[in-house]
Amino acid sequence: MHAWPASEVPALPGQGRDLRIHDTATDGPVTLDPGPVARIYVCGITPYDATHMGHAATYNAFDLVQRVWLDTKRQVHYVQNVTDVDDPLLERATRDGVDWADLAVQETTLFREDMTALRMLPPRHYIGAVEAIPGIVPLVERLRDLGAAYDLDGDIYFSVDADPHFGQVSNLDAAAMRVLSAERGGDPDRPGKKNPLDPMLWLAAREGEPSWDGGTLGRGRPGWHIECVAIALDHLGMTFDVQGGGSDLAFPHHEMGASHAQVLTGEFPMAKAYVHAGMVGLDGEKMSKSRGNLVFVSALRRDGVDPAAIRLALHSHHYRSDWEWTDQVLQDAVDRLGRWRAAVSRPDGPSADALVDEVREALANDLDAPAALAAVDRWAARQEAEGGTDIGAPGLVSRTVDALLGVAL
Ligand code: 5CA
Ligand code: ZN
Repeated sequence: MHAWPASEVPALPGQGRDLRIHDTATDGPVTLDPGPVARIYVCGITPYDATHMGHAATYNAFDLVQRVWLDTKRQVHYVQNVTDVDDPLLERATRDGVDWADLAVQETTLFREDMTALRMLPPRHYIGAVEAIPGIVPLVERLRDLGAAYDLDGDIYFSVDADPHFGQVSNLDAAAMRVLSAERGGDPDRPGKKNPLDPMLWLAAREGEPSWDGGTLGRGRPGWHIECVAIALDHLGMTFDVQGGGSDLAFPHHEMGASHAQVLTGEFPMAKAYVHAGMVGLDGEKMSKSRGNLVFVSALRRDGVDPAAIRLALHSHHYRSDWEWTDQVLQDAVDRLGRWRAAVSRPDGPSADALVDEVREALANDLDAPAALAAVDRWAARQEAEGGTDIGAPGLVSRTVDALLGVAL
């Protein structure tokens, strides 16, 4: 699949900082030292509905990861998937009487437009589950050959007990895993499984559902976790820097994915850091397509909201916190954007050299975007109160906000 166009990232003077980020697996900070090419995999959308503020907040966090790395003069190898065949997509298409493939194309197109408008950096490889099937089949066959997969009435399951490191991403106990597995696409109560937590690798073809040739696996379609593993291993290899997504992906998705990859390769770990963004809610509930309590990026854009204001609204909460989307959050962002634009449109101001360092330091410290906003607020307030004589300052502030926060002033 093609991704979306990249907005240019200005180079800043001075030295970028290495990223220190919270890793779910060790439940603590890790300082990443990626080498000249940083490698990141971020789980993409299941395209059965438009991009809501929760999705946008999660992609915003991983956009910041890349901006911090780019500021250290590294290249970034960013991979993202599109889950363009899975139960929720097929169910929605059936409910609405539309073709599942058309629905996926339509919503993926809208997602690209939203990401472009928000100036999110595009992945280098943007890969759909369907196009990944030829790479998925041999991985499932290999897991079976290794004794880590088994057949149940034609469906093929992964044996979580095959991975000695299973459980080391989410660090949950078996009871908690079982509850989450049932809530998030698993089938812990299906009779005949070796371990109730075992996830599906390959679903045998079902009446009325799409299916593909699976070689020795028979006709069917891939399970969810192996999709991301196949794409990540193909384009990034093992032990890449960051595996990213919202906190609802820590278990089972990232736990299972890590186990698949670790058993397949015999290497550990799959990623140096498992990074999870908090959940954005509306009216006291997690914003989700299945609940239908959604604020869409595209709807706000249609209403004439400046995407730069949406971006500032996303930055106003720390990525790891769970927070609520409200009209006030957006209004505060619109006001802030107005103050910043007024400030950088003046011919001069107080020096911004310290500001560049403050924004860098804030983001390198577990992506503390609210602290970065506060630093820019202080510069703008000082300019308004005292003015300044540095004719380079407004331009430098503008480039800093563009390069590190993805906001064009
Ligand atoms: N296709 C899979 C990943 S392979 C998937 O989870 N798709 S999704 O469309 O449901 O979600 C896309 C991303 O948005 C995931 O990282 C998910 O964790 C995140 N996300 C979903 N809802 C929210 C929310 N309310 N707040 C924050 N992030 C969310
Ligand atoms: Zn994924």
